[in-house]
Amino acid sequence: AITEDVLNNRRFPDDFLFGVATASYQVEGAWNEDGKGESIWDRVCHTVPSPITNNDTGDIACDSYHKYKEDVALLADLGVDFYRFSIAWTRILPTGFNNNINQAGLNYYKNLTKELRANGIEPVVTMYHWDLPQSLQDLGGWQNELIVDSYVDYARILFSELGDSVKYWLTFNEAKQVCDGGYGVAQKAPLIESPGIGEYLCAHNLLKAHAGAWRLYDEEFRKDQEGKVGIAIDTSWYEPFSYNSTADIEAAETKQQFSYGWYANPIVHGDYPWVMQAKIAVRSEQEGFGKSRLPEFTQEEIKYIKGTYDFLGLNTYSTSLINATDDPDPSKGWAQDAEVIEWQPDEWEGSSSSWLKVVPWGMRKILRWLKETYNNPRILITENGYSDNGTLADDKRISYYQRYMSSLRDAMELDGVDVMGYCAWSMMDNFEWLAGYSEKFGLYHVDFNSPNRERTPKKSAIWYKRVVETKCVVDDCVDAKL
Ligand code: GBH
Repeated sequence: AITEDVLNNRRFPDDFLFGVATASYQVEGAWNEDGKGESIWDRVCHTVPSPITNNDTGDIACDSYHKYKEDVALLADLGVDFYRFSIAWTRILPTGFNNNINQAGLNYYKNLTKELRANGIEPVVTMYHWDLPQSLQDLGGWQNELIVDSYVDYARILFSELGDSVKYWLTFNEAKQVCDGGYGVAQKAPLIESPGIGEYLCAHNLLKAHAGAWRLYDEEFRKDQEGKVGIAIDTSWYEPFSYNSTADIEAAETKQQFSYGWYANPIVHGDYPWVMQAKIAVRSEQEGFGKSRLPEFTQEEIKYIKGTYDFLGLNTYSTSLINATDDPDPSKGWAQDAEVIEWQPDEWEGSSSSWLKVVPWGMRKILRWLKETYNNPRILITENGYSDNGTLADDKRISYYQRYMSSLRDAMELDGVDVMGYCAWSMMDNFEWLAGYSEKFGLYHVDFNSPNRERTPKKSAIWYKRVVETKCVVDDCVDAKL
């Protein structure tokens, strides 16, 4: 078993891409300016009493809507190859529908991509990072199949208006958080709690929307624009508690199929993982449902969704241990349906986020699993990062990045995983969803007490700049003979 971290001193390949990421609601602010419509995160943050730590909101956030030129100047100084940001659907289509296109919103993203290109930075665009138009949520949001067409209409506008300058698209960020968090366990907007039903309905529609957007690009835009369309799926590495237990090994595989596989299996192989279909069918029957709580795709839909990716995105931060169990699990819905116990030992190195334990060897393992499970796909690490309290002397963040990137380098070199690039979360401290501004992930510090939202490079920004420059995470790098 690989459970040790050895710093890799091999240089990353010349064509390997380094970047940093943000998301619209987490950084832009200007929540009601220039014709923008209300999103589900605006609604959640304006709810009284607030469900957000310290009653924080993203109303102003990092004010990137007004400060994008300054942001791009910082990115240029950092030297990154690409910047991953997301587009707010409500800036482009304030009502959610394509009957009313907001030119001011489009201009913001046109200006941002232009500014990036002028500085030699490749835009990598997330088309949906959780800020659904509230008007669409009023109709059921991701639980109403209507949204499939609305999303594809929105995608068409993005491809035709921005496709000249954007060559990398991500249809979704972390579908699992959208669906389980948003419609299962109420941990993300719109904070709906319908475990066991809502998250599966959401995923079903989201997968069709993803496929619709990829097929639209493939049929109508690819020839002229020559870009690539993928999806960012989040998962941890799930390590069997004991390799002497076949049941634990199987349970860990089951958990991963419920996690990355929930979305990747339909997209790569067609249909939900068999273990999800089987477990949810049996449990639904035991619970007295007439049919499985997991919706079924028709044969036509299976074919329509299968193959709709040019690369796979991976957001990964941590690792959990998995035990097989016969006991009922206290979790609900999707998490309970997997019928495993997931936990993290207290003695594992922590961060400012309860779920984020520092386990660098998990990076190599999840990458090898993706290679083996999905026919050696091209992979982009769309997110990886560490939270603390915001100190400028963030040595622990540097250490996290150094060890995780080293483990990633091992996966490429020793296991032959095809990784095209790495994206650090996040470029700067920002609005961390229900945790508000209490958990900081940035390479740049942002002063949220100052109206100017001054950005200051942390020690980690200076360290990352050198990594990007040298393609190397330690001082004494050697060239790999791949
Ligand atoms: C990403 O989510 C998001 O894409 C990004 O917007 C966010 O800022 C960043 O990471 C940092 O959080 O039930 O307590 O175990 C990370 C996704 C969040 C998924 C925490 C697992 C576990 C919650 N992860 N979640 S818990």
